[in-house]
Amino acid sequence: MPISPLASDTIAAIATPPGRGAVALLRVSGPGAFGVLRRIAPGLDGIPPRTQRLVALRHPETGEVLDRGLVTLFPAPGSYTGEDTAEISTHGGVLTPQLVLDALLAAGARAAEPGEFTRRAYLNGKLDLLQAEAVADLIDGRSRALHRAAVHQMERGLSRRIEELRGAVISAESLIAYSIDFPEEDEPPVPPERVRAAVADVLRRIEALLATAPEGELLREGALTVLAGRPNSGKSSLFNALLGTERAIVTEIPGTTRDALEASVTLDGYPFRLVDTAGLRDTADRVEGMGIEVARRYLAAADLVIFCIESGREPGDDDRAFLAGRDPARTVVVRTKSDLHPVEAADEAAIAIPSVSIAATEGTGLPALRDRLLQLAFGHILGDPGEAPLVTRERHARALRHARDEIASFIAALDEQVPMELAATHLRAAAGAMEDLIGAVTVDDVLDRVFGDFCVGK
Ligand SMILES: Nc1nc2c(ncn2[C@@H]2O[C@H](COP(=O)(O)OP(=O)(O)OP(=O)(O)O)[C@@H](O)[C@H]2O)c(=O)[nH]1
Ligand SMILES: [Mg+2]
Repeated sequence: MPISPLASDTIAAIATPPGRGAVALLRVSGPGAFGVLRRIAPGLDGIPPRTQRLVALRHPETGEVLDRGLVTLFPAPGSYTGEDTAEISTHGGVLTPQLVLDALLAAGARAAEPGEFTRRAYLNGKLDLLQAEAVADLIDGRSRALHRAAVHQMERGLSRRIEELRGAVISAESLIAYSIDFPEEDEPPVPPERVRAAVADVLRRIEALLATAPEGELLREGALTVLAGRPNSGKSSLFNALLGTERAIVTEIPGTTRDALEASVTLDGYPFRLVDTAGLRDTADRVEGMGIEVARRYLAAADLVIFCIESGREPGDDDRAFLAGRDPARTVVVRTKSDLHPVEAADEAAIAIPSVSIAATEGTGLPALRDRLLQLAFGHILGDPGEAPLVTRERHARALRHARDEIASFIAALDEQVPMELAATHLRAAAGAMEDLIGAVTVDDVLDRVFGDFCVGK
C-alpha cells in the first residue's frame, strides 16, 4: 500500500478543456467537498449518492446565480479519488465554468494542481502507478495502438504481469529463507536447482517484456521517419502522398525543399512523425546548405529513414555511400516515379537493401511501403492488439532492466558458489525494482514526474 500521507484539503478544477462547448465538468474533492458544494448550491442535503440533481449554482458571498448545473455527489471511498467528491456539469464556454470555479474557491476549495485528482486516487489506493500512467495515455494518446495499450494497462494488464513476476521472485526468496531455517537437515529441503530454475524463468519473462520496450515507447512519440535522397528524387511528393494532403511544395526544380517539414500521421493506427528534408547534394547555396545540415541532424535522430532513388537511374556513389552507413533494419529504399521507368533488376541488385517501387502521383506501391514502415517500426508489437502487456515508458524499461540485472547477478553468484542466502540480496533488490514500478512504495519525486504531465482536473 502507498505510504505517503493522505491529502487533507479540498481541491477544485474545471476538468474539461476551455472553449465553446455544450457542457463543462467541474470536480471538487476532499474532506470539505460537500460543505463547499452546499455553500454554492444550498438545498443539496438529502440528495442520494451518485444521483444527479439540477440546482442553481450561486456565488457564496453575493448569492448571484451563475448557472444551473447538474450536481452528483460521490461519498468516500466510492469515488475516483477515494475522497468525498462532487462533480458539477455546467454550460460550456469560456466564462461560465470559470465563474463556477471561482465560486467553489470562494466557498473554501483550493485550485487543483495538474494531475492532483489522479494523484489522490493513487495515494488512496484506487489506482496503481501503472494505471495512473495509463490514464494519462488515454488522454494524450493520438494513435489507436497507444490507446489499446493504455486500456490494457488501465485494466491492470501490465500490473498483473509485474505482480506475477514479483511474486515468483518473492517465492524464491522464501524458499531460500526456508532452507536457512532448517540448517541441521542433511539434505537441503529446497534444492538450489529448483530456485535457480524458477528465477531463470522470471529472467526470461522480464526479457520478453523488455523486448517490447523500444517499440512500445515509440507509441507515445511516433516513429521519427525521415525522407532523404538527392534533390528532385520525389521526397516531397511521397511525403504528401503518405499524409494524404499537399503539405510540401513540389516542383521540377531540384532543391525545392529548403527546410525540414514535420507532420504526424498514423499508419494502420500506429503513430509516425514524417519529416521531409532538403535533397542531399554538394551546394554553394548558403540557404540550401543550411537545409541539408538540418536534414543531417534529423537523419542522426531518425528511427527510420526512407531513402528515395528515382526509378530508371542507377544508384550513384553518393547513394551507395549513404546506404552503406545505414542499418538495414531501420532503412527503406524507395524507387520513386515508377510510372516513368520500370525498375531494372540490375538497379535492384546494385543496393543491398531491398526496395519498394512507388509512384506518388498515382498512389501505386504505397500500401507495400506502409507495410514495410509498420514492420520496421513496430514489427514486434504488431498483431498484438491490446492482448499482451507492453512496456511503453522509459520508467518501466529502467525498472525492468534493474530487476533483470539483479536476477542475473543472483544467478552469477550461485555459479560462483556464493551461499544462496547471501546471493538472495539480489532477489530482494529485483523485487524492490518491480514494487517501484507498480508504485507499491514510491518516493515523492517519482510521483511528481508521473503526475506533473497531467492536465488540471484529472
Ligand atoms: N511522374 C511522376 N513524377 C513525380 C513523381 N513523384 C515526383 N514527381 C515529380 O518529380 C519532381 C520532383 O518532385 P519532389 O517531390 O519535389 O522531389 P524532392 O525530392 O522533394 O525534391 P527537392 O525538394 O528538390 O529535394 C516534381 O516535378 C514531381 O512532380 C511520380 O511518382 N511520378
Ligand atoms: Mg522536396
